[in-house]
Amino acid sequence: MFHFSLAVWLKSRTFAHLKTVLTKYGYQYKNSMNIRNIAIIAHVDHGKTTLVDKILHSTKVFRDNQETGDLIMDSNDLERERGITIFSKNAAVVYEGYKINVIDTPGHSDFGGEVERVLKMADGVVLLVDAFEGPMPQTRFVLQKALALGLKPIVVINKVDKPNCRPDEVHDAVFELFFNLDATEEQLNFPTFYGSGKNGWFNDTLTEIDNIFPLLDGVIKYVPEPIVNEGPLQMQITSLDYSSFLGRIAVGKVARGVVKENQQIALMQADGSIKKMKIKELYVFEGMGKKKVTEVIAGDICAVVGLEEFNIGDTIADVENPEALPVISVDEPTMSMLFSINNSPFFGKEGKFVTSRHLKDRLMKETEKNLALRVEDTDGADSFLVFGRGILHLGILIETMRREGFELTVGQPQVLVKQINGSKHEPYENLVVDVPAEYSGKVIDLVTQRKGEMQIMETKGEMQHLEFEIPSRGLIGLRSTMLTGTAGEAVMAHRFTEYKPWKGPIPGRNNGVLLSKTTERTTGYSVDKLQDRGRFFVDPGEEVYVGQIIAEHIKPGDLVVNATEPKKLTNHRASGSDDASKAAPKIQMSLEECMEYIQSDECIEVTPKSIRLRKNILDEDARKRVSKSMSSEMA
Ligand SMILES: Nc1nc2c(ncn2[C@@H]2O[C@H](COP(=O)(O)OP(=O)(O)OP(=O)(O)O)[C@@H](O)[C@H]2O)c(=O)[nH]1
Ligand SMILES: [Mg+2]
Repeated sequence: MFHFSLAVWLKSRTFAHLKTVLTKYGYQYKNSMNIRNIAIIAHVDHGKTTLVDKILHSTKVFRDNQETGDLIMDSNDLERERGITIFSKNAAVVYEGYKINVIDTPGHSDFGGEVERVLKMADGVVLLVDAFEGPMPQTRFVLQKALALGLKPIVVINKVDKPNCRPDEVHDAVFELFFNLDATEEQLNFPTFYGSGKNGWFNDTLTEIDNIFPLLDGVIKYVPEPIVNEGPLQMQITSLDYSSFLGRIAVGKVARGVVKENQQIALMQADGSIKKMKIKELYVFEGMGKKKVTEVIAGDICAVVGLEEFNIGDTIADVENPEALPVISVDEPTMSMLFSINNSPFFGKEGKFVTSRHLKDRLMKETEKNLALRVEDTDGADSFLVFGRGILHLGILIETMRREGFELTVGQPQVLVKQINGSKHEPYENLVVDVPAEYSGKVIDLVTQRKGEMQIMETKGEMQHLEFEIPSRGLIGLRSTMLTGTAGEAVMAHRFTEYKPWKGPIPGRNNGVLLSKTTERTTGYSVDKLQDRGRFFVDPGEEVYVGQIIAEHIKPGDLVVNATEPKKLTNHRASGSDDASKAAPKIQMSLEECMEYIQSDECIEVTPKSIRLRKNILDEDARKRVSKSMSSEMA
């Protein structure tokens, strides 16, 4: 009897001891050995999402009947419509016994802060570079962040199927970029793959093959397994997911310890507060979806359900020994816009949510997940100042709200000015323009007018490559003039660099606008008659109101016109359906184009059905009085 219990006791001791020793010397380490965490990073459009889709395909995540023409990872409606990634997304595949967590990131510079955050989940990055365009402003930004975090880079020269591509030159340019970013010796020794995501191949030479396996082998070989520290649980929430069933979901990498279903944890927030709560459910990524699990060990990326009131950047920590991970810094906003309720004569006709209460609640809700967004009250109860990272960042928010049924008015985007050492400073950006040589003079002209200064000019294939430093203010509205000035040939990209001294006045829009004198339906008759005065934004038969901008004047200066006159009829015809108009088709501007188009005395009326441009003050006399008093103030 005695012998028996001693044996059991000894055995259990030994086992417990063994477990402690194992844990201490790499038990968890062994478990996570088969994981690779990579983020796909690049300049906008260089092919990240296409690559992630190919990875999913190659590892047989899809059933045959799930093949669609669209990029499966750009799953949000707006993303599909625009062909861009707005939110970063997690996926996971199994290849050769390894689990590879893949994070697709957005390439547009307005979402750079998001990329920076999700890089915290990765141990390596796949840096895609277009074999024709070479490194662009956002390539530099994302690479810089990845190198600073010490992530292992793998370079992929993509789109080598493009005619005129220059993979070798681009490889040299990438090396130079690494060098300029002070990469370490080891980072400079990056492996390179070549290929075409679109055509489904990547190889470590330029030889075309029929699969992407060399790249996946490269990921396993070059990206280190996750570093797993020993100690109690730590997991930083680096992104957010939503589910209509489960609510808000926290996503991040478990940095230390183990996280379990139903576990009590301490949520540690940026303001220093610690809240105790319970994890309800736990998921890991599998294919494009998630799989429910009971525990996740350090090194893997997971999704946590059941936390209340958490923010991105919070640490999920052990309840007994809570230790926070360093707070995530978020990019400061660089632009602001005034959001107000719709106060046009068409108020409430097309939207569901129209009051200032609706507007305020919606904006506040957005700040919970949209980290780079800030909302401030103004003197008026019906207006809020919304701060963001750029035209696209704010434009996506407005577009999302309009699809949800909101009506609102937004003013001209303003860059954020700062006082630094007592003097006025404004944001500057690096602007890159690639254009056929014959148009380079025109481009330089346009940018110089807007206070840009040329820094680099070089030949790239048949194109001229131009780089400028320009105040962000000068960029607003530049894209459309640039496209018109270069017959649509210019490819431009820009990225915030730093705050520098105010550069003085920058000319606004050249042309004036035509304003409606009446609140009525426009007629084909009037619109036809006004064709030589301006290019119309509205169709014949569309309802307009006093002070609405209905056309761009062909000259500077605004003009109030009557576009609603019926044809002097001798026989009976209903108005609005008078002779089929000979008018040119209306100019249809996207929301972001409208945002770049309007001047400071103008605004945009946004409803689920319409986007209308208008003057802030609709009444002509009132407008004149205000502009008079403004000019006397300036004098
Ligand atoms: N010729 C060519 N086109 C490609 C290749 N890979 C992607 N594209 C095209 O490039 C465009 C952009 O591809 P995406 O995969 O959406 O690019 P992205 O980097 O995810 O773009 P963002 O998420 O908006 O930054 C699409 O029209 C693709 O079809 C390629 O290897 N060759
Ligand atoms: Mg994408």
